Amino acid sequence: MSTTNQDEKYVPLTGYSRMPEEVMREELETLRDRLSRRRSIRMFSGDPVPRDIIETAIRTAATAPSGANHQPWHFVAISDLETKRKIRAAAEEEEREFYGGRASEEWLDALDPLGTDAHKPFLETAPWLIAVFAQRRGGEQTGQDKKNYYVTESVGLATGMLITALHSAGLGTLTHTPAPMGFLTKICGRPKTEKPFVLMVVGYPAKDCQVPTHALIKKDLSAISTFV
Ligand code: IYR
Repeated sequence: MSTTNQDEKYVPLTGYSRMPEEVMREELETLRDRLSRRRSIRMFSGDPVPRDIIETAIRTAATAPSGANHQPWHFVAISDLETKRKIRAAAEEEEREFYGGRASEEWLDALDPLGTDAHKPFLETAPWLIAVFAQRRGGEQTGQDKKNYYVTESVGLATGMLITALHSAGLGTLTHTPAPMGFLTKICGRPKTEKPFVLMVVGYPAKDCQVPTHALIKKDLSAISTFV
């Protein structure tokens, strides 16, 4: 029984052509150079970013591979100031508990070089917050209620592509994960079967934006890879 509305189970691969190795190297160097300039920023300008740019970034993220192609993600893009204020208030409440005792000494020590604290003004300043949700149930078609597979892996891949798309558009980002993030379900009006995955903060860096030197430390290829 066919489970798709396509007539054929397979179609020829289109839109693909091999590139010469020299071109591969150039393309990769260009991409590596571009992505290596991405920084997580915590000081955002209030300058607006048009909605269609956020839409295209979300469409790009949604091209990610996913378990059984169920696309188990939902993106809530928030520019409404009242909603951003609610998210900031709820996040700061959780963060105050985190920094005030819930986090272990070891965790706080690990965060010390980043200089983060419970104060999250960027949740209000940045023009867009994108709350990414992971769906336990769904299916390849809108409105289905089948079991989803490899949900965390799939949503992680889509989030990586979202951050890449936003960075490629010249926007600054922060992957923010106030823990626990349950408040996002309520504020964003999502069903309880969806788990908040990450809150992506999006906008232009503030003019006086600074980033921690700690984040500039990158491991060498020999430390992160093994070729057999
Ligand atoms: N969610 C907190 C703490 C935090 C945790 C990690 I791991 C980070 O890499 C950064 C921050 C906060 O956003 O401040």
